[in-house]
Amino acid sequence: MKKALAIALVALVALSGVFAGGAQESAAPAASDNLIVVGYAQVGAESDWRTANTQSFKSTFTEANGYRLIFDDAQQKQENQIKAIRSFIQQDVDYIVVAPVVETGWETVLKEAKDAGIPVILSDRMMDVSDPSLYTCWVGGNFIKEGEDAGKWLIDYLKKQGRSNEKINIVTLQGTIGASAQIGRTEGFGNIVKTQPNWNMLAMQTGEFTQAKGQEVMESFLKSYPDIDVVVAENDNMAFGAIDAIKAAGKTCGPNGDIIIISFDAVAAAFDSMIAGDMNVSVECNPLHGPRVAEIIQKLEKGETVDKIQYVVEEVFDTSMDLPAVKATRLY
Ligand code: GYE
Repeated sequence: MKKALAIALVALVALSGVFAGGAQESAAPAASDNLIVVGYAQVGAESDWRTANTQSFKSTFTEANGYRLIFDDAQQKQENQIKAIRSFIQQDVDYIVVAPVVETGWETVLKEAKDAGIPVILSDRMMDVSDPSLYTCWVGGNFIKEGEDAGKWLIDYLKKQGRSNEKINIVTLQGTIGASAQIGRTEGFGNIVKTQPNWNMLAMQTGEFTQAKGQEVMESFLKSYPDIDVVVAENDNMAFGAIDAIKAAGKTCGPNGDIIIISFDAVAAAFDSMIAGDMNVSVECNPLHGPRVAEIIQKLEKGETVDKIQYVVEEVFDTSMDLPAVKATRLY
């Protein structure tokens, strides 16, 4: 613990529910300790990726590892995240970690954290702020590269199928509009679409990164467009929903089906879907940011500098691989 008297901290933590609408979880503080207090403003629980990310933080920032974690689930609402950050400032935490729902609209609350002298670490998605000194650093996936990798995979796949000169009709299930993962994946895949004159993007619509919304949007795509060749789902859970919609409409998908399914994240259930022959490919996005953020905090504690932007290296997994063997080596 940093500045405040233990007793004041106890009082403030007890009040935290008032500041953040009661959504925060925190272990009851001991009377005095040397724990580093970290407030994590999480997006929500919209996907398997997010669940793995939450688990990664909860299993890393434990008392045994020297931390007290105050965890806030914003239910995919930016206003809830802003409230959570304000409550972290009130509680005088040592570090604030944010996985921002969307990129814009953060300047005021980040300024409040800066004025309070609390470092803000961004994890997963980015913020678009005019003054980069408002946050310490960011760690996450390279979303534009992920989108480009998906497009390059499709070029190769169609070549192997002898379909390079065919007209290819594509629909995209986008993530939460304005989220880095949506912006980057849409842009990256779009960069490759521009190079392929015979690819036709029929429609793009958000499925909010959830399975239910992915299914709903896919149902309407199938009604509007009878000849879809490819679905790009900007995360695995929307792809699972799309696959359900395709099957319910009496169509088939995957390597032996009518519709090619391209997805992102590569969570365990995506491996199962590829093994079952439903999904063609999932571009990895690694959610295990807990230890990465802990390493950053440890460096800052020692007064060391940290890289401002830290990309995680990621791979592409498709049905040409020995997927059961690969799945057995993975942690999420
Ligand atoms: O792809 C999706 C989650 O921001 C990278 O958010 C993350 C995305 C991930 O809901 O499944």
